[in-house]
Amino acid sequence: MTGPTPAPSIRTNALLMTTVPPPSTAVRRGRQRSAGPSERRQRGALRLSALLAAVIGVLAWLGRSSDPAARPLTAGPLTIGAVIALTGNANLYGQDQRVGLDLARQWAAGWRHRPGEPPLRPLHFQLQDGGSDEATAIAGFNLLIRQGVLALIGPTLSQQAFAADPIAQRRGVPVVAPSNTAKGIPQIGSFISRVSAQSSVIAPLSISEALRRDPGIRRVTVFYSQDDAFSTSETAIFQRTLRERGLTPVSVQRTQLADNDFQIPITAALQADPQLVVISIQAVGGGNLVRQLRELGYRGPIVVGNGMNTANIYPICQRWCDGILIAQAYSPELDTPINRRFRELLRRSSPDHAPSQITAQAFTAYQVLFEAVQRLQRRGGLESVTLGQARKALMEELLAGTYDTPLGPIRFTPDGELVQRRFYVAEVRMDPGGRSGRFALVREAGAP
Ligand code: 1QQ
Repeated sequence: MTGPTPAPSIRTNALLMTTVPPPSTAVRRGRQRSAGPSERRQRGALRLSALLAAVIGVLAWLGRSSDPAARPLTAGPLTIGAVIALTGNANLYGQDQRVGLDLARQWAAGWRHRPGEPPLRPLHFQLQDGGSDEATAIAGFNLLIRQGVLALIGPTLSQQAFAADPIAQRRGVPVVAPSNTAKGIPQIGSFISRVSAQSSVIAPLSISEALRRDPGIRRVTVFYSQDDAFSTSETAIFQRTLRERGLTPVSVQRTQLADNDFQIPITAALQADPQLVVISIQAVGGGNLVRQLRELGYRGPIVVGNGMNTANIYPICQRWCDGILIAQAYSPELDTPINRRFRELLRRSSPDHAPSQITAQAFTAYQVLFEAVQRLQRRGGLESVTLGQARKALMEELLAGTYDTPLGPIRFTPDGELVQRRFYVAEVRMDPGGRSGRFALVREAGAP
């Protein structure tokens, strides 16, 4: 889509011109005689080179004008795009994210201008289904970037981010990841940031809680999907944490993202008689694994990772989810004005939806972009610039800010990594019917 830059076309033109010899002296003196065949060829070549130069120039101009980044940022609304999983297995997270983004837009609509301040431009929002695979996330990013969004939120999975984020990076479009926890996401490039705490700061907390409850644990089994970036990244942290506590897993079971039947790895794992099971698998597979572990007779503690950080696991693992331990980057109990506002908006618009980490992170992703856009506008940073320059200025503004969010106060490191202070460990408590439950807070912890 990027058009040819003008420089090569000028060079091509110069090259063509120099290959054509100058007109003969006879012609320059204007002597009357008919042109010979070689002169006619020369004139033809001259006309052809002029035509080619004109065509190349028009193509370069068209190419540049079809890339929205090169166009002046017009007055009027600005657009933020979001690419999240509304279809496929990861839509269990996407449903939570959609609610969080809706709430953030309601919150932003209530934003009050400072007295005497010129009206700020409205912020439009465009939501695109990123599916649960790489190709759909890439298509969503490409579509919204072509349409000229100022910044992007998404995609839902780390596995998708490693494929789609480099596209935004190449096009200079700021990305705020609402739920990517794998190692190395912000390091994809200077335009990539995240509001989702990385596994390394959060995953060790749930292991510590399990070992605090039973310091005698010696035999640990680990499960993870070997074809998913989140799972492989998180299990590396879980396993490192276990080693640091003097525990080498007695068995490591590698599964596939698409697996829902875990009889074979569970049977193998139970032979080692584990006293703790640690799971890094996404919501659908993880919910099925927990249920099958219990059905096949495992009674010990279970630590699960971020893949199961949604209430949408309850219908999958039902009463068997009761008691599982999970570290979280959000607590509904945080008593701050912004979290109270978040909860109040949620109660009003989705009374059946429990306030959850993934919803709060999606809210936060929109909030930080909204606040950075407002600050940038106030400083005149969106005047007389191209869309490309506005995107770059927004990225700098985003990284420079501090934000009071439902997750608590946050900021970014210069390379876009999240800095967050408080984390939590929760235990799933299922209702007697086993159809619904909640994440009950058991421990609060500062950032390591
Ligand atoms: C990631 C995740 C997902 C499993 C949760 C949305 O943490 O892909 O990084």
